[in-house]
Amino acid sequence: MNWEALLAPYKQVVEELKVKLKGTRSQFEYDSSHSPIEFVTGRVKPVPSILEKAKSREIPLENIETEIYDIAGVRVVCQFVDDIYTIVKMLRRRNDFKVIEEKDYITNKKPSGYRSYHMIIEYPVEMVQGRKFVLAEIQIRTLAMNFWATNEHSLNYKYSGSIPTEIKERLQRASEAAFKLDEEMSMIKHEIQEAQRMFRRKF
Ligand code: 0O2
Ligand code: 0O2
Repeated sequence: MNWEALLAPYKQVVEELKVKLKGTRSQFEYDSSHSPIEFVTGRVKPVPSILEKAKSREIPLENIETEIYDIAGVRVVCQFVDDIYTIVKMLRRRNDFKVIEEKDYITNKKPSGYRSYHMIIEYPVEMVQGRKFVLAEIQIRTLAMNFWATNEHSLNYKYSGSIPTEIKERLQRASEAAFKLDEEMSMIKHEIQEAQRMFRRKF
């Protein structure tokens, strides 16, 4: 398998989506209105992770491009839960890509305690060989959801997917705490935004 050639369009997609979404964030800042985007990150799934996912889902290698949706992954992190739905609506309206699927793990959190909003998109990317349609996953979550997911992901990696029960229970409680944190912050959202408008962050 020529991984470099296969992953080249995915790299291009991640870079383009990062530029576009970071641009949206700047636009909100020029308008001096609250930006629903705190920060944007992105990555191309490393080859060992692609292989592992293909193996565990019994996906033949020739089907990975159509059956693994997150080879290109972009993450949009927000301050408030409301912001997530603002971004979702904004992304649905765009005409530079097509939304294929949406998964609301906020309304329906995963058994692990994971919360996030996922959008699978089909993105047309111009390669020297011509236009190619590539699948990409956009994860939209709050800072609190991101904190939880990052830590849980590390523990999953450490314990190869079998986190000890005691730690799992703590993660469940931490997920509840993150949910409460989001809820409490939403209650004082207008206060926070007013303060942030008054003292525009200069970093
Ligand atoms: P800046 O100067 O911080 O605005 P890149 O290729 O560097 O553009 P990449 O490869 O996705 O982006 O890098 P990474 O390390 O994943 O981080 C991407 C962006 O997210 C960086 O900003 C980080 O500063 C920012 N980031 C990561 N974690 C946090 C966090 O907890 N809070 C905040 N506010 N930002 C975070 P920029 O835009 O690349 O550069
Ligand atoms: P990475 O790069 O290690 O993050 P499905 O077939 O719908 O059950 P699928 O297709 O994998 O599953 O999609 P899903 O579950 O909607 O989303 C996949 C990605 O969401 C994962 O990528 C994670 O990034 C994130 N995710 C989903 N569930 C959890 C969870 O319980 N904890 C954490 N921390 N992240 C989660 P990968 O494949 O793990 O790749």
